[in-house]
Amino acid sequence: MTTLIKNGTVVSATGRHEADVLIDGEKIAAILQPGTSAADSAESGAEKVIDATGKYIVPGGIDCHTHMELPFGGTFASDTFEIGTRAAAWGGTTTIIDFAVQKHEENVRECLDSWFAKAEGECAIDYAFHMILGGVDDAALKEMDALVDEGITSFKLFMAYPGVFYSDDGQILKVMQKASENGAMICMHAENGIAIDVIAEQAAARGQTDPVYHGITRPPRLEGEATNRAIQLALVAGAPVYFVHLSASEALERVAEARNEGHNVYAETCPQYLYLNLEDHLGAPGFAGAGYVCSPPLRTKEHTHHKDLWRGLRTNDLAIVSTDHCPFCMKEQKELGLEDFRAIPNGIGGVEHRMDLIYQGVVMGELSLERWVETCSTTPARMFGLYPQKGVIAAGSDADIVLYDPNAKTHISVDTHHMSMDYSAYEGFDIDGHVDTVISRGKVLIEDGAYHGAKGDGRYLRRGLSSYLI
Ligand code: DUC
Ligand code: ZN
Ligand code: ZN
Repeated sequence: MTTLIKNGTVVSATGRHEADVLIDGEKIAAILQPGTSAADSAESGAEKVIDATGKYIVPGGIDCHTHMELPFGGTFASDTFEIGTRAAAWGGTTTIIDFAVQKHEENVRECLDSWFAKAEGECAIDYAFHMILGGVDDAALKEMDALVDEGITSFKLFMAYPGVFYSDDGQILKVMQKASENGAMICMHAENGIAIDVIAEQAAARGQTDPVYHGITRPPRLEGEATNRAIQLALVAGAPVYFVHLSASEALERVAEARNEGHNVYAETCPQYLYLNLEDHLGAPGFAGAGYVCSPPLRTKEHTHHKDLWRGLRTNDLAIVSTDHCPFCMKEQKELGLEDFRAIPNGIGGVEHRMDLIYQGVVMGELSLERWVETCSTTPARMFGLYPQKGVIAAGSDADIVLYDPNAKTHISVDTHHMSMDYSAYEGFDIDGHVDTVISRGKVLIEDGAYHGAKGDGRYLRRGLSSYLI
């Protein structure tokens, strides 16, 4: 099947230009200058022609932080791989990197196999895995080398959640030492979970059990402290470190300092930390704030007022926007914590809205169009060993392409989203742009407001090492 996309503006991480894009099968065959004989003959030979007049042609989004079906807090994240990846496609994301989970005393290989089993034949878009190591022991450390060889080239560690996913400093150092040998990237959840648990227990003992206390008991300073500690451990081990879901200015400062000193320190943030806050959302009346319980927590208005995270995205101290997509329904899931915020499953779903929400940053003048593409597609591909197969519109790359219409609107609501959630964290948001057409490895998934894909369209991606390793 050959498809020609014509009359649009191709946007890359480095610029924009009018060009026609020829797709042959699953790959981009050529980028053609409009009006040339090559473009004319491509059009006459193409089996399908898509008119992209007035639209941006961008590489498909890559969400490098999702948790489909994550077992957490006595329940499971509500999106299956089937539903979550279809929702991602609706929102212009054509690749996810999900987190396979190993908990304390579980066997890494068996855990990874169970993740493969959950995803295989289910996904709408291509998918890869990071591995969460929640029980670092000699067997887990040994298994890391084999996983890197098999394309699982990044490992997430938690400085939070004692007794669940938590690693102590010694365990972290050992994993980092292993990564410095085998080239893996270490993804870090940086919050001081030991201190947080003390503060949360004290709050609960005082009867402070509403959802807002989830945020109040996880101060930004404890994200900053953990970020600094992880950087120092990474420097001792000689390993790169990538901070997931960075939310606090104190953490961003530590990342910026380390980067200014020339170290291999990277970070992502997520839309919830750019758009939502502790008072209005986590502190919403009644139990509504439970829908905004995630970790790290939403920060206060005073904290978000300075827009440090948007600045970090411009300066590249924040290299990527992912979602930390971890949806739970209010009913029967978030409700587990009706009596005590500590029992509310942590997570917000947003895989469907990332491209739109960050495009709104372009509209607001916070990011350039090119930086939107870079933070949402190109850098995730480079950071996690998928480039240039993914993350770029170039001859030979996978034909993962989004036509984005800057003149159409998107209204976000639980009534129209495709995620398995009974509320939307972004209810009522109006975006000045719209995901118009989505193509995944040459197949049109979204066109004319309809879904044309099928379960199992998505394939597993073996990843290489990060392009950011020096
Ligand atoms: N944070 C969340 O909010 N959910 C899943 C795991 C995490 O670290
Ligand atoms: Zn995390
Ligand atoms: Zn996460």
